[in-house]
Amino acid sequence: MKRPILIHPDPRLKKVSAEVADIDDDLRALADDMLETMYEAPGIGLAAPQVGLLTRMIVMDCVKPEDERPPRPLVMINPEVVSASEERNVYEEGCLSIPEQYADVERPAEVEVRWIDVDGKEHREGFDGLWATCVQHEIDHLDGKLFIDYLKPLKRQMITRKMVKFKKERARA
Ligand code: GNR
Ligand code: NI
Repeated sequence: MKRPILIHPDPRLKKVSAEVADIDDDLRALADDMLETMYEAPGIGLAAPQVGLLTRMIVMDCVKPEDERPPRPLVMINPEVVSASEERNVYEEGCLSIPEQYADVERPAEVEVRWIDVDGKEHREGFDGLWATCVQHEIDHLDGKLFIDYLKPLKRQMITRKMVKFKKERARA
């Protein structure tokens, strides 16, 4: 089932999400819903707070549909960056909670991430390129942080005002 995505500004997008204590069928159903919502958007990642649940789970798949590779849906529970490279990378980021706004963000080029999957199995894997950017963007959501928080205050304000207007217009339609 597809779920509606919260649009910035929304107080729920600024909260720190709670650790998952036990993995049950509700959580697995949420993971499926989040993947469906992400693919449908379309997006390359989605964090639980974006669908209104303040719980530490993210989904992602940075294999683009036009790539000649099979999709790789990843579900991460309680994800943590355990190490990050000194090397930085600049990527033009967007966010499904901030539609049609894009800006360059600098982040570590490579990160090692630890997480639990839906079967409770622990994983540890290094990511680079778009995957590294995406996983950091998603983990930020779990800490109530958006990519616009890395921008200069004026730019951030400009985007926030546009979003307030967008939400008002959407509510009237
Ligand atoms: O779909 C998305 N694309 C994207 C592009 C560059 C950097 C990060 C992202 S994540 C975003 C989906 C989203 O909002 N996830 O939280
Ligand atoms: Ni996002």
